[in-house]
Amino acid sequence: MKWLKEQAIKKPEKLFLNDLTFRQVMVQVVTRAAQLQDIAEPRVALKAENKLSSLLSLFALLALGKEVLMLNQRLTEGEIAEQTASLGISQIIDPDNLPPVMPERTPDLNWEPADDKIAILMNTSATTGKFKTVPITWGMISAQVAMSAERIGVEVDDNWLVVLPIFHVSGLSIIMRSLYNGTRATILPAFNEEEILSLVENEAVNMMSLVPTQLKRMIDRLERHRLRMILLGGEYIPQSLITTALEKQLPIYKTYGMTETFSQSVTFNILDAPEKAESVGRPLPGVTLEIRKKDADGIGEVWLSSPALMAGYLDREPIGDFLETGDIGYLDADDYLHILNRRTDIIISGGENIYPKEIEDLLYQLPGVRECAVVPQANEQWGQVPVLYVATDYRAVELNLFMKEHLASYKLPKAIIIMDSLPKNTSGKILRKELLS
Ligand code: S0N
Ligand code: MG
Ligand code: MG
Ligand code: MG
Repeated sequence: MKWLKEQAIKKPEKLFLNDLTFRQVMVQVVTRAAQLQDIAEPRVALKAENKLSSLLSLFALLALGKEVLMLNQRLTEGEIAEQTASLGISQIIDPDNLPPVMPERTPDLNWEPADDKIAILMNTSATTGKFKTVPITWGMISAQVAMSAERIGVEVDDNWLVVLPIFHVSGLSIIMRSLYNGTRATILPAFNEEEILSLVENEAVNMMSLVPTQLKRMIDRLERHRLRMILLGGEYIPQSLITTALEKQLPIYKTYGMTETFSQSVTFNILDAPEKAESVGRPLPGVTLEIRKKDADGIGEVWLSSPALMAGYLDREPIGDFLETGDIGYLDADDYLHILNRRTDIIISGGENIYPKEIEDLLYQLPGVRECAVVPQANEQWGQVPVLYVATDYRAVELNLFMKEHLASYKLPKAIIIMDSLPKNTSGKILRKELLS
């Protein structure tokens, strides 16, 4: 958090978050820290919405040295309870409902956290159905910000639009880059194309991070702008979208990154290398990619090492220097990474990961569900959506009601197909491949 203090001293009047200057943010963070100082637990959860009160509260909690779990506001109460319980968290901070200030005491703030100190906790579901927690340290954050700045540069009047959720690294990393670089971020509470297009046309913002689902909704209307970068990633990027972007000369920077590396690890501007448009880019300085278990064509598992890579999942063995991404691909002669098939154990819908196993495990709690499988289906709007195949006597509406009660709505299968039995191999394993359409 020393960065906030430093910027507030160096550039007090410079705008940082929306219309708040660095000095104003600092003052409000100190006030909020005074309101939060009586929390004894070292680890808390924050209702993380894309608005100032969430960010000011986050900074206050970080200044108090807390480990902060960023809660996805799209989750159901049950899903949230499961996450907090497993991390031993008893306090959920509502940024719009902080306790009153205790005027007689000033909080003891930690402005100089060690690199290995955990700042943020983010849950990424594991393919086994149970989630794993990524402990994001200050060292990871500073490493990512520095690598990012080397690839995309920093300009004094940068204003980076935040329309990706701050409970994902895609959104939160923008806040941290702006904090460290002393630049501005504009936060919108919800994804609204009209509002974004008007900010772009009025030249209010010059950078934005998007998932393809969002860009698809706007690209035809993106005409007048002074954008110097659209950072695009988080899900498979259809080639048709890139073709349109090239025709319109949009400065799309493709990015490949993950929570485990606090966002982008591989990035390039398609206008700089249109011939590489089908790749996801080249590693940021300091990042090393290895293709393991290569076949004759050099295609294999993508492993990644980075100064911003986590040491390991929370309460699990350290992972060592390399992360197994789960993706399959190859590196070309110029060190550009090409991803071939994405994993099938995860469905990515509009940039949100959906785990088939989580939905299947839930359905198997119903006595009348004999067999089920959730598989990805290509979808124009969301990239991929989950589809449920199930052998059961329940009706689809009944299953849907049950799932709705337990799962965030973005995870709900977009179609339910009831069958007498699912295709299986001789040893009784469900043949998912036969269900893919
Ligand atoms: C695409 C988004 C914005 C859609 O949300 P929208 O339109 O605001 O929907 P709502 O009004 O909330 O809901 C309306 C209905 O639509 C359903 N719905 C919402 N989202 C989805 C979805 N993703 N899939 C399926 N259905 C969805 C709602 O359930 C609702 O339905 P009903 O009415 O039935 O209740 C939104 O989904 C969104 O914000 N997506 C992006 C999430 C994201 O940030 N993903 C990236 C995560 N990855 C990373 O963080 C690592 C990569 C990375 O760092 C990165 C990624 C991108 C760019 C840059 C970087 C970087 O490296 O810095
Ligand atoms: Mg909406
Ligand atoms: Mg729900
Ligand atoms: Mg929702």
